[in-house]
Amino acid sequence: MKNMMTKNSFCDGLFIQLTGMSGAGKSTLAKKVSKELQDRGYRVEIIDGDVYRENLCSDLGFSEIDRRINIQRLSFVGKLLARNGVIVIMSAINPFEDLREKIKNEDNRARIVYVKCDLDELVRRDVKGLYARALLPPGNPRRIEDFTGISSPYYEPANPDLTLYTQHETTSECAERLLEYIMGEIE
Ligand code: ADX
Repeated sequence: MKNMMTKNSFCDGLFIQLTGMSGAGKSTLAKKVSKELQDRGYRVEIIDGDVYRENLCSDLGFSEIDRRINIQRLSFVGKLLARNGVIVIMSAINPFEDLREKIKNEDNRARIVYVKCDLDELVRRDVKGLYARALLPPGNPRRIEDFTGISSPYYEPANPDLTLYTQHETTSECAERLLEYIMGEIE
């Protein structure tokens, strides 16, 4: 019976708030690190803002209040899973410092990992084409309103547990550092 259990049937669980602006690399890092942890026998769950906005949070937009409700729902699920021994990586913009800190202070399994990238680089990359649309003049029907970093604030974490500067480090380097950090926290 014991041999049938995955490794972190015995681990305490961890809840990583991977925060940063759209396009900074959160989802890519979450996927890479999650795969590596699963290969090592750990139970992992990614809670991705884009994915949850298609189901559990499909009623929400991007006003401050909706973003707060979004993060509250995501972290409710995340904390529940972490409590049951899962390593949870929540990949969402999660732009409000007070809310990130509140989540962290209420749960000793919760951490804040800042996926940092400067706005000019995000606009230059614009992987999803959203920054270009957010920068369109008011009145343009294709313009996206309340866009993080353009027309809606992102408050940088003041005291993150880890910062991954995706602009200056490769994806592999960032993934390696995140993996090392997680391993250090669960062992
Ligand atoms: S959060 O602010 O509530 O944490 P969340 O991570 O769930 O945001 O969703 C962000 C994703 O929604 C972005 O990666 C992007 O693909 C998409 N998106 C659509 N509109 C916006 C917007 N106005 N601001 C930010 N992201 C947006």
